[in-house]
Amino acid sequence: MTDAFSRRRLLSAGALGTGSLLLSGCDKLGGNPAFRGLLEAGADAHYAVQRGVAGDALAAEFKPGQMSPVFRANGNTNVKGNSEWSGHAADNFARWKLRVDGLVLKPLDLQLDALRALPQRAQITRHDCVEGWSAIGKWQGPQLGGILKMAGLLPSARFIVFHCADRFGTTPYYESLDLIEAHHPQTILAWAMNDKPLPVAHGAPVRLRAERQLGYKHAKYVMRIEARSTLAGLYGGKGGYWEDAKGYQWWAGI
Ligand SMILES: Nc1nc2c(c(=O)[nH]1)N[C@H]1C(S)=C(S)[C@@H](COP(=O)(O)O)O[C@H]1N2
Ligand SMILES: [Mo]
Repeated sequence: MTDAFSRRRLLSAGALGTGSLLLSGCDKLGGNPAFRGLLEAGADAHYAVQRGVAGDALAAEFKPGQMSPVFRANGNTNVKGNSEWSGHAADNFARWKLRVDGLVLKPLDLQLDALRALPQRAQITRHDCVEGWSAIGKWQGPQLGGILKMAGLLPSARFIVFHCADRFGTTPYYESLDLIEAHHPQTILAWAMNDKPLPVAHGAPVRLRAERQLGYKHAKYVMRIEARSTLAGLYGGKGGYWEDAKGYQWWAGI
């Protein structure tokens, strides 16, 4: 899987004509202490190479006419056994709040109305699941970077973790991004899908869209966002539910 995705990433980078930009991009990043810190934090050659190649490119965006007539729902398509989430769902999420905490100056509790009042980004993108299906859909919400700015990341923050309401058995779903991916312009907290409030099957009330990443990184049912210095000590320590459970790559760049 790793090799196939690495090749795909390199091929698509070349196909986009960004090949010549790659070296200069890498050089610039390599000279940046924050980037070197990320590599050390990742301590992983696959991540180091992929992160360098990813640079700041945008994922492809599509036209409304290209949207898939049916967008499959995958993984958990509802939340069971979480009375907090179910209470909010029964109330149409009117009193639900997204918690932003961890290594931040100012922890936040943001209601849906507050997320809708922030500057919005809408994007029509292709979702690629490792199980072998893709779908094109439209997502809207505030950029994660703006929310992190409101909270004020502390200097020791290196990773952004998304804690979800759902579980597989007794294990909660969670995911994480590095700070570059968290601040990427197409990384948003989507409360709308295809111009409607996000349906339960797709992660209501809010899900992550990190458009340069494979499907499993796009955490649904996000309840809490936590800034951390390390992924060690959190559940299985690999930064995500599938990373812990099945050894999926933490770096899931497409
Ligand atoms: N909380 C949560 N997020 C999740 C999952 C999940 O089971 N629970 N499945 C992941 C996987 S593997 C995919 S492909 C996408 C599916 O998103 P969709 O249901 O909107 O198609 O959500 C991802 N995020
Ligand atoms: Mo997936």
